Amino acid sequence: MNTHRHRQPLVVIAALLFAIVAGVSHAQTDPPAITDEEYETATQLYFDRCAGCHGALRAGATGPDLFPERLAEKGEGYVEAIIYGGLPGGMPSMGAHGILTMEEIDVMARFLLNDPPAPAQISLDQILETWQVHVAPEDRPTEPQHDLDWENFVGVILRDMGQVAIVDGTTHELVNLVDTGYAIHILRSSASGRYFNAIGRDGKASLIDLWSNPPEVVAEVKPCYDARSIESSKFEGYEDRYTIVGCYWPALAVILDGQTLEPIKMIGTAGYQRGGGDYVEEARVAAIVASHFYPEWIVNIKEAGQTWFVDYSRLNEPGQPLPITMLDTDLYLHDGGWAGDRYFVVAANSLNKLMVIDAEERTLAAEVIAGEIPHPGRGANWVHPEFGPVWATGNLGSQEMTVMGADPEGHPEHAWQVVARVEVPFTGNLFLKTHENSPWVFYDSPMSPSPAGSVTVCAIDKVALETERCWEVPGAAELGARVVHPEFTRGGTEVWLSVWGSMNTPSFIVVYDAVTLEEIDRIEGDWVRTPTGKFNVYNTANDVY
Ligand code: DHE
Repeated sequence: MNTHRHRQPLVVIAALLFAIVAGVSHAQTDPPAITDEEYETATQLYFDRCAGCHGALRAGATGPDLFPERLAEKGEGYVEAIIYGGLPGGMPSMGAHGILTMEEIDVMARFLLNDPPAPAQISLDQILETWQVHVAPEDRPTEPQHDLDWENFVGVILRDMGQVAIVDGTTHELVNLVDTGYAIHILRSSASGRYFNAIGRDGKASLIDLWSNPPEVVAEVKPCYDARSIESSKFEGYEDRYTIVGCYWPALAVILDGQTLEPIKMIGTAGYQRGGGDYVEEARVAAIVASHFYPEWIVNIKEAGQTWFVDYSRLNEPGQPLPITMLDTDLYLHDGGWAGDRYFVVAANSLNKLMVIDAEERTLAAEVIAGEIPHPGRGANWVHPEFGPVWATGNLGSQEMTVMGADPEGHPEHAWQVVARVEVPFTGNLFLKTHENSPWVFYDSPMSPSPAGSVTVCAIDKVALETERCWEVPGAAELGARVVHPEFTRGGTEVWLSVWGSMNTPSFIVVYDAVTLEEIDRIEGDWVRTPTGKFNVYNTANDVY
């Protein structure tokens, strides 16, 4: 049975206006027809584009639940309209931005009005089947095999190509393209900086050796079906020894050998919500960071509202425990980074909160109300003349960069207080970044529903706490692209932003002078397709942001 109908954008926009402005609902009793083939297509599309915010089980997290019962009350036209046009609070405009075709929107709306599929669990044997060591640790070089300044390499994610480009941060030349997992999400440097750990949305982890000539993948494994986070062990004496992958599905964190990616330990995260609340089957692992105080990782469990301190010091000793300290924080933990060197700040994004975790005491030091849906990436740190050390986040849903005091010892009167809410022209921020050698915080807004907003970058004055200048990146709008993820080179003299276009057309990475804000280069080439996150080796290994 084929039930395709080709709705035109105007029709969908009219449906949106009708549904939202007039507040009229189109209650639907029977689920709409969908063929097996369409259901399969929509399952893959949902995994690619929707599961991150709404959950594999569709129970909701950053976005609301997408259960058919609730959506049926709104009607198919309403669901299509929202998918097409997005919402200012962070729901991307999938149709208007060309992420989904009208046909795909039609199939997706019908899929959402039907029951969700039941996703599979995974076993250690299944993980072991995916594990491959391409170059054994004993066969790897003991020193860099090239003369390049590898600590200034920038790993550029080419999202839809399933590749990572290793680019020389000094010469802007491409050093090598390496094949990794599907839709790589982030890179994290090992403690020494020698390795990039890459994690794909499909759960595949890849270990990239930057000392080989050219840099190459030396080991890989797929510990989950859906993942977003990866981190190395960084405590003294444990550098580069272990790696942890945080899975979205199944609800799991997997500890791997840092040199070979052999799976060592699987830790299930399903359980009861903070404070003994509801049982959550889909308790996903969000941001992970390596502690500098103890041999442990700080692991944030999104739907459980808990932050776990996972001790890796006795992993290889038979009969020894794997201590995990569980701290109740709050629901919908997402991304975050260090504020100074003692506190880790993670966004409980749907609650508009920032949770400040004291990594030394393993306690919750403070909760701070940010703007709407804070999205720090890893945040931005600098020293303000009046407020002392501060930390800032952007917000997906409001036109605000939130700045808070971050120095309880030196500036207790400002600590964990919002000292400025800097106005920016668009919602839809994902990332911001600064460096001690730049007077600016660079701020993107790729998820802005406005086409101009999604190609705009702003420079915010770190002393005046005002937006100094915002500009559209020339040529980005013509490519239908979004401008995303500022990253500094090692010395903090340049900042790079990705022009995230479609897979079919090469785009570019734009390079600005970190002081004058002048465009100084464009990194171009047929290989530059769907660039998203960029990670400078030195800055990532040493938590410089
Ligand atoms: Fe991300 C960080 C999850 C969408 C690019 N993203 C993170 C982290 C999490 C996360 C949990 C923190 C990892 C850590 O520090 O250990 N991201 C999610 C989602 O659930 C979400 C909202 C929806 C989804 O379906 O995945 C999502 N993210 C995106 C994108 O659309 C981006 C722009 C491109 C892509 O890959 O799909 C994107 N996320 C990134 C990047 C970082 C990130 C580049 C790391 C930023 C940094 O500077 O550290």
